Amino acid sequence: MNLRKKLKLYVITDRRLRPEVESVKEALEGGATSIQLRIKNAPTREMIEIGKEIRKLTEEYDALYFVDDRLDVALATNADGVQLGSEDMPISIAKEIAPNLIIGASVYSLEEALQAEKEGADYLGAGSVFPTPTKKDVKIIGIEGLSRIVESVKIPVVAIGGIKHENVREVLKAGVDGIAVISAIMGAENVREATERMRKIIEEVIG
Ligand code: TZP
Ligand code: MG
Repeated sequence: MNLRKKLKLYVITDRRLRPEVESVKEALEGGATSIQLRIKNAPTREMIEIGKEIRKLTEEYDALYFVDDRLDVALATNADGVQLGSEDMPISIAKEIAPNLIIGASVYSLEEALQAEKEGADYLGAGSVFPTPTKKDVKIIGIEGLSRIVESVKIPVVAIGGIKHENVREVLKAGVDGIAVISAIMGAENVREATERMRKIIEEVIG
């Protein structure tokens, strides 16, 4: 499995915009290469039920399946990986508990990026590239901050935050391996079509 290639178009769920399972299916039909289950403040049991459905779908479409924040839910639903932030389980402990999981780290600065790489992260989710209503009060690193991270680490980098069809080309030109998107896809009128269009642009710019 080529992790860099699988991170190309990383689509994240958001129940404020659309129900998870249905929208994930549409995103996979449109060409998403990775899916992340991101649910804040829902019962663990519900997350596991949804995660199991997403596991089945991602397998069908040969896409990777990640869980945001929650190593327990990732393990319970046989996910490919987990995305950990600075307030979640430390990367080193996650690796001890789950040596076979792909560990992604959410980073908001060059310092955090270098630290996460040192701790053994397998890839970085770096942002927020642009301001975004999806995550308020988040640090904005811009294309410049993103480029500095890409140049400074060896592990794959996925850009996140405010990425739309209109600005994705300039983000990709920073040298990232992929882009992570919530609203430009989950908030679109047609999820499958929005995913297809994004995938096409990615293929044009980074292949
Ligand atoms: N982490 C940094 S920005 C962000 C997250 C989860 C939100 C991305 O959402 P959108 O709608 O693609 O800007
Ligand atoms: Mg998180």
